[in-house]
Amino acid sequence: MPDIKPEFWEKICEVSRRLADENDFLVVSHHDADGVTACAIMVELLTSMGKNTDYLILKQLDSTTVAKVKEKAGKTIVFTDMGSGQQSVLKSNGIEGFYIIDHHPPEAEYVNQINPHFFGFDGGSEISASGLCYLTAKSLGNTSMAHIAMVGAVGDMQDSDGAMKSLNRLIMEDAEKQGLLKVRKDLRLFGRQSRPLVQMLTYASDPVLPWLTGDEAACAAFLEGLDIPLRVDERWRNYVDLSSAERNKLISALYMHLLDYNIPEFVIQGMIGDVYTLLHEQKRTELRDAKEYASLLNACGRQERPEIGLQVCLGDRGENWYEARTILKSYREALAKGIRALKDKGMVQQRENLYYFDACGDVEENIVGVVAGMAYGAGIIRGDKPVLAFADDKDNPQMMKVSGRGNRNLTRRGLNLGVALREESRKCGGEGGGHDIAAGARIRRANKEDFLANMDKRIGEQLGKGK
Ligand SMILES: [Mn+2]
Repeated sequence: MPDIKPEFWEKICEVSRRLADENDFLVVSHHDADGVTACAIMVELLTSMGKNTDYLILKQLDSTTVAKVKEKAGKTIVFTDMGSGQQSVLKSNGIEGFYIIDHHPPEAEYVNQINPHFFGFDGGSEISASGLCYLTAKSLGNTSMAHIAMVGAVGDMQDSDGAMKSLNRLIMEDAEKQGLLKVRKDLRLFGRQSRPLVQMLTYASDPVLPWLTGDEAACAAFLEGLDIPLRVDERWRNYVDLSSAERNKLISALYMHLLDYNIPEFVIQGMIGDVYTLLHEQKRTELRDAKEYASLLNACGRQERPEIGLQVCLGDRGENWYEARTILKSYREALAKGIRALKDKGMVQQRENLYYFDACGDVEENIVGVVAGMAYGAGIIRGDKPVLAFADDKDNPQMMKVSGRGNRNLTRRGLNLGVALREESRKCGGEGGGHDIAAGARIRRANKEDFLANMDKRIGEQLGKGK
């Protein structure tokens, strides 16, 4: 049974008591799904307490963007999903009296900071920023956003082992008890709520389905071979429309199919795991499934419209929900265009231990990593080595953006793109970091060749070659 340590709970209560005494707030958060849900939970909490509350959502908090925060001087600033690693930036810019609710590795202790690292919890897998904001709200008697906290946790891939654990699990149970969320073991392929079956299989990337991913006709034939009707009357059927007998038939057929292609059993088992249904959302929409909800928020963030996603989290099912779907649609179109460019122009090259491509101007830097991940999934890039994708830095022609993507088979063998990109980009005049399976960096354009050679060597070492 998961447990929150009393000293951690005491810290949360202590900080939230001080928060409750303030009146005029600015919540500053990160533009991804976890940051946007964290921001929504705080805005909902503070507004419901009758506080004057404004918000600001940033791509990152650094010496440049801190100026936007300073413009709002006079308000009590609450940083969520950021701040712990930027305390010195904040202080050197004269920002004072702020609060931090963050799960990233902290620079230092700080009286008004809630961070799980000081209490022995891992901010990568045990709790996200949205979860911390939820606990803050709970300590003040507000548990209404527990399901939104789960969307943030899923967005940060905190359930990558197939289920939530530790503090995330406590929050999940709070959401279930209130009837906000239903958790069950099921097929975890993306799009189970909102995409037609054929589309769900065609775009499957975790795991890749050999001879199915990327091939719409093959996917349709596979489903027809199982006697699963693709549509009823004029309407395409989504996974959630299937009867439980049909679901079982599909799952075991996929299982057998992957076994036939010698996919390791742990990869196949990763296809099944907890899925999170938001019970108050409309069936067959992105908002009904936590993973799809998170991807909708990420799409808004990447298209520089995070506030649209925030309003959806706060309950708007009118104008902002319509706008969010429009953004998601154009986002998907941009991805499809990127994939086509990659395929048609034969841009992918390789080294001994990695694949790479330079998107130049064809793919924008904010989606190049996602395009790399999809190309990987669609078999345009094989899964036997990780891939690095380069794109122009929009703001600085001297710099390039690099996105790295791997798969679980490779991380099991030792691949850690976060570590490799952090350390190798530093040697090439840049900075970077992230997860073992997905990470990013910026490097100096002039150092690209050196960087590639170093990454090739480093990944070889991680995968246990050339030691
Ligand atoms: Mn986060």
